[in-house]
Amino acid sequence: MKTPSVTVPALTTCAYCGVGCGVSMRPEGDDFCAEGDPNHPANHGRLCVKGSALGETLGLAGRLLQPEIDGQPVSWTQALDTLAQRLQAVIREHGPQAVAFYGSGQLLTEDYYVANKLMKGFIGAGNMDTNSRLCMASAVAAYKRAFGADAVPCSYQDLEQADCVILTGSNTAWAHPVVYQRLVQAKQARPEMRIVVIDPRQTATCDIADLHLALRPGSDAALFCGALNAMAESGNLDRDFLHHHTHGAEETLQAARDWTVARTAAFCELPAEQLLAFYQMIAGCTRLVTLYSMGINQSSSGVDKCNAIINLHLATGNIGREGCGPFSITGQPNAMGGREVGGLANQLASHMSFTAEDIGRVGRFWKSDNVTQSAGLNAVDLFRAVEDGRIKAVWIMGTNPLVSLPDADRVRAGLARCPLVIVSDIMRDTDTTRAAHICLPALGWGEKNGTVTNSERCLSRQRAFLPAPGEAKADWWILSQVAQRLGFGQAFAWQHPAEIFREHAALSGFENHGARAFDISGLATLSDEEWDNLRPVQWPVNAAHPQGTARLFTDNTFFHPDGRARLVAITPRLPVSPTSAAWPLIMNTGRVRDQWHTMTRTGKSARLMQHISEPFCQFHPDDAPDIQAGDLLRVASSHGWLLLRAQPDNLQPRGSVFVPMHWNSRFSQQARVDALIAAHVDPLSGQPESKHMPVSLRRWQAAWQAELFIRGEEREPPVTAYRSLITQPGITHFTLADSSLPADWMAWLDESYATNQMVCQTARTGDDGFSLLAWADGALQLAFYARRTPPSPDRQAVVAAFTTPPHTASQRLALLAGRTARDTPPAGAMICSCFSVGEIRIAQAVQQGCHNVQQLGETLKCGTNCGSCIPELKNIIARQRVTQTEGDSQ
Ligand SMILES: Nc1nc2c(c(=O)[nH]1)N[C@H]1C(S)=C(S)[C@@H](COP(=O)(O)OP(=O)(O)OC[C@H]3O[C@@H](n4cnc5c(=O)[nH]c(N)nc54)[C@H](O)[C@@H]3O)O[C@H]1N2
Ligand SMILES: Nc1nc2c(c(=O)[nH]1)N[C@H]1C(S)=C(S)[C@@H](COP(=O)(O)OP(=O)(O)OC[C@H]3O[C@@H](n4cnc5c(=O)[nH]c(N)nc54)[C@H](O)[C@@H]3O)O[C@H]1N2
Ligand code: SF4
Ligand SMILES: [Mo]
Repeated sequence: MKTPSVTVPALTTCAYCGVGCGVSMRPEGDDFCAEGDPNHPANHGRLCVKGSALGETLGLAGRLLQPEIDGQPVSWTQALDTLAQRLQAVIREHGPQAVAFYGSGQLLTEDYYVANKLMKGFIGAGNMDTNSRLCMASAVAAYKRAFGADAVPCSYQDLEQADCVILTGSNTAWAHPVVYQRLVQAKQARPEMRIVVIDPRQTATCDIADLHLALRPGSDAALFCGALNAMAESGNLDRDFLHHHTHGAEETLQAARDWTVARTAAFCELPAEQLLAFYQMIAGCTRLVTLYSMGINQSSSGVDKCNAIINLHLATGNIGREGCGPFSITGQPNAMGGREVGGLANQLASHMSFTAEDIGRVGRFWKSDNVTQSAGLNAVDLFRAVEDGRIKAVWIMGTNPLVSLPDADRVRAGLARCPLVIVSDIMRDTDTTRAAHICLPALGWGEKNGTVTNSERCLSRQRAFLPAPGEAKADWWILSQVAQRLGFGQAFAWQHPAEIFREHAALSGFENHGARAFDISGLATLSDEEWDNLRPVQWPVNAAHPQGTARLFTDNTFFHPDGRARLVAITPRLPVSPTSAAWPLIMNTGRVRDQWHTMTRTGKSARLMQHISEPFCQFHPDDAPDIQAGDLLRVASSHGWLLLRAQPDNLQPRGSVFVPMHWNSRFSQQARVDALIAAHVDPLSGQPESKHMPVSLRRWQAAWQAELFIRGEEREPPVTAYRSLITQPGITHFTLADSSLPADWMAWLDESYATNQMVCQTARTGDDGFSLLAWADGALQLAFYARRTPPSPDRQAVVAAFTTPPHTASQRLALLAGRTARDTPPAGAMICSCFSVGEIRIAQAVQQGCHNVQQLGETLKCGTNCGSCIPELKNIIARQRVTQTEGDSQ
């Protein structure tokens, strides 16, 4: 338990997605409860499930709380001295290009600024890149091509004011839930608003779609070229805008001319009528927003796809006005802040690049004559350089590349050869800390203090409301200490993050004169107190816009030297790797509603784990007719293989399967999806094609499957071929499977958990079924259920028995069978995480007469808080109806 350092609610910004919701953390006993900040412009008081569960992820279990060298705890002085000496030795012997930093959109702006300044300004190499390379790099490159600056033109309000909203490559309902809820409400208020979802999969986001275009994976550029051509042919271009404010229209329209309805329909594998309906919606609206995300960016032609979208907006004049704009939504809480400081290796700092002028300017500002003269390596190339020995020291901060980078096993092998791997993290045991020589304990969310910028350019404060645990320190402090030891003391002498913020703000205005979009010089003189109390504000914030700016380009002036935007002629390309006889299916990857990335934080919450508790592969039953729900599945590509839970689903498009990106090797043995993905990148942005890998599926024949519950957290698993960890309070819960039966279950369990010393109750059933309860002093120590097929003990009942042991013999027998004595049915998958309402209860309520979401809400409360589960509630209602109709007709 934590000792709160404050007694009043602390206002801060959510730790997770790029919506950037304001959160109020209210102390509640020893804990904190998260509530939406009603005054924050991003969420006006709303939160999604992950945001509301923030208080459940603050515990210190598993935290890295002391610096370590080669696995041994050391003092900060020892760690920093050793780190600096070893970095210095590498630089002396091999030059600054042999050193690299790999950062993250989850660092605060102040941390990020310091890392970038140290590498690009003082060590003097360009090799500072970030996980935003896997995320936003294509969107950044396209904005720069089109506008001459990496500037997101619009605000969330524009989404609400649009006549037509296109959501492409975005599962907004799950990945940006509060923006999705804002859209749901806007559509309720103005039912004439049209929403189009473009995604090969039918996702929860389709719930509000007037039109869902389930296009062929990777074919979006053709779809948008087709739309541009259709607008030209139907006289729906804004010729005046094109003439006065853009370049490149003629070539672009010429290139799009081939994309007739027939050709586009064939290429995108969509019915022509759907295309016509899509084009009509665009032609019929005067305010269009296209919101796009990873289904667009994570592609070997991601930049072209983004520009195809921007072309359509420029050509129809849907930019710079209320309710308009090409809106690339950011993923991480501070992805935008990273772009501001220059965290990508092809940016220098503060929206400046590597021209002689910019290098000189940054050098003058930083008072350094050692500013790097050229861009560094992007993430994929950076880890290749680690592998082939060009990079001899790498410092990874706030990201888990051994899970999230493509070709992740190769990255792991490369790191194993690197002479110096430094990792700053908040958790002790991650796939990446396991590869580190030096581990540095960072302050986490709630402990660290600084600023973040969300998708709509809104700067907000993340405030500390907890004391620093153990020896953990702020990332900016760690970096500054190393900089001082490398001899750059004066330039890194800050005592407080507000000092760093002021410097960053001053650099943004330095010799700017309106040439650079990012300008927050209006905040460069904030006092520490003003910085601490900073209210959310959208950049630019300068003399011309002292209160910030909701919308860019309202005067139709762009950042290219001639003030005009560029249309870019596009030749659509399909993904690099086609399917083949050996790899006949496309693997698409992405997010689930209740987990965050590699699960180091959301994995701590039992509640969040109940929605989806195992890594899975969703596929259309026609693609693997012999594989049933509950089977285990071997998914293989040319790069590796995974063992996942099979999830046949009629809604999954034929020919393509979906696997979540989240499970790391602590939570599941063989489920790191990026081990399967080839590192094909976009030639302009370097962003990998993470959503398109040819794979094969095969049923994995398990001799037995089991569920194991052991008292105590972080208990070791037994050795098995398949293993997944499900978070439970005070208990370690595994699902297990193996290809051969142990000779003796009792001996097998005893080997790992000394069950022979406990009082054991066992039961055997046919079908090789075996279950065991182990007791000590009347308290349940271990429960085990094995079968040839997946056993389905009532998990809630079993977990409850660890705190409230059953009294009677019949209750204990029921528990041994995996049931409660009252025989209430298990809850099933947790659909509503806010009120803990499971699938089975919801299905029962539907059978008992709840016919819509509202009635379900009145009866069970589900769906009445954050609303993230509403698409799933509708799905359950629809499925129950089908079942009932089938039943009636028999
Ligand atoms: N719950 C949750 N929310 C998150 C995160 C999280 O980890 N968990 N992470 C955050 C981060 S960093 C990011 S970047 C965002 C990502 O947010 P999203 O981009 O919305 O999330 P993804 O699930 O990665 O992918 C979105 C959709 O792209 C679709 N897609 C795949 N291929 C194509 C294609 O060729 N064309 C089109 N049009 N669509 C395609 C996929 O089917 C998927 O539904 O989410 C943020 N929010
Ligand atoms: N196949 C596939 N791969 C993908 C994606 C996909 O859709 N499909 N999406 C990509 C995208 S968009 C993204 S953004 C990446 C995300 O991938 P990662 O960035 O690798 O994922 P995280 O789990 O967020 O890693 C953050 C790490 O930082 C630690 N941490 C948390 N807070 C702090 C802090 O304050 N300081 C420090 N020093 N450490 C901290 C966490 O414990 C964790 O280890 O994955 C990418 N990889
Ligand atoms: S929508 Fe994003 S920022 Fe808002 S509460 Fe949810 S995870 Fe946090
Ligand atoms: Mo991301």
